Amino acid sequence: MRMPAVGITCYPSQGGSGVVASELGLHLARMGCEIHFITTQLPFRLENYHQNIFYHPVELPQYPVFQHAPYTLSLASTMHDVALRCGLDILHVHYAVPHAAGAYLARQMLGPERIKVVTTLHGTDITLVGQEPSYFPITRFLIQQSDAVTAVSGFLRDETVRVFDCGRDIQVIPNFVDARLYTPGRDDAVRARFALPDEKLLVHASNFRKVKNPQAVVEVFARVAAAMPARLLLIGDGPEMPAVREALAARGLTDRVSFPGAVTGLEDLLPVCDLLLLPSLHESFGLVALEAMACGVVAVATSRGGAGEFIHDGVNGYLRDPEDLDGMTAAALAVLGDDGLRQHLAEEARRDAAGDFGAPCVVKKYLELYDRLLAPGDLRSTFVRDG
Ligand code: GMT
Repeated sequence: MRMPAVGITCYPSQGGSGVVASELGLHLARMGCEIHFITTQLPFRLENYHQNIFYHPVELPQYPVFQHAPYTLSLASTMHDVALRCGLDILHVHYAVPHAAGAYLARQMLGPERIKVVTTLHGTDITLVGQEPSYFPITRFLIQQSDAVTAVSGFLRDETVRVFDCGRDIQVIPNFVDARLYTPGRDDAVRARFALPDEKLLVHASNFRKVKNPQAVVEVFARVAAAMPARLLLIGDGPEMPAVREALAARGLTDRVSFPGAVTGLEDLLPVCDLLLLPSLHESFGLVALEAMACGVVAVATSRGGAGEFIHDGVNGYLRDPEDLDGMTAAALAVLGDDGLRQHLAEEARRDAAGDFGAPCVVKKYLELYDRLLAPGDLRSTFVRDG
């Protein structure tokens, strides 16, 4: 199999879609693909030198006439330029809005059959943003026009079909975790920064938007802390953080909580925790829960969305409705109050995360998809196309 040259575009900050895109690029590069990141900043996992990885910044020149710099046009131009200079076979965009538009324009500029466009749907590009009236028709059009579309869960695929009725095949390729990086193994010195030995350490990591339901984290933590010595680690930052801090202060809990901010190196922090809370209003996948599981940390996660595709309730973690505060608290107390149970669930969680959702298993599916797309004479048979 000739290894393809792939242009990858994503939001380079710390969201899950950027993590998946960066990790995918790193793994594909190790397998011999030439990977070209076409993004506004270097994605955070890629600061070190890696063989087969190249970075092409998307510049956003300001001009007094523009109210906002037209990101999609700069992206399309850069994609077009990189595709020509570096001989790209594929443009693989993560998060449809507006990355699929950039890739569509670049492909049009390059001419027919010159390059293939793969769009990976991640979450709110479908469940929230893409459904805004001003984005809906173009999101639907771009899903139809991509040469291949993947979704990170069956839930997200079904939502896309239900909402956009776009008459095409969407392949589910789940998110994955690098189980060599995310491993169990408590570093007592790291843990000591956040909790005393006899305290339980709960963790929540997100970009603190409303959809992450961080007030439920506060409420469940308050109930757990009333029942046993406990601390909370809140990793990340976002628009809801001020309200979270207020709610913690109102309950007199501020000094039981650490706020390291939007730090990198989650793989060092997760293993020192006892339980992850992810009570999102919905979650197309919930990558951080998978990362926690790989570290042997039990997750109590939302039952709305795709987390149920890798968390099996009571077997390797817990699924609860995001409004079921009693249910989340009871699950947390059960795990934290019984070390044998926690250990058992943690082992199941690690095994399941590192198996079907480990990088080797999932990255291969992307490579097979590229291979199908690039197979001569087989370009149109793989996917159901909408006329
Ligand atoms: O869709 C978003 O809101 C942002 C996106 C991100 O970049 O973090 O999150 C989505 O993609 C992740 C990676 O595939 C998934 O793990 C998250 O579940 C998903 N977020 C939501 O569905 C709310």
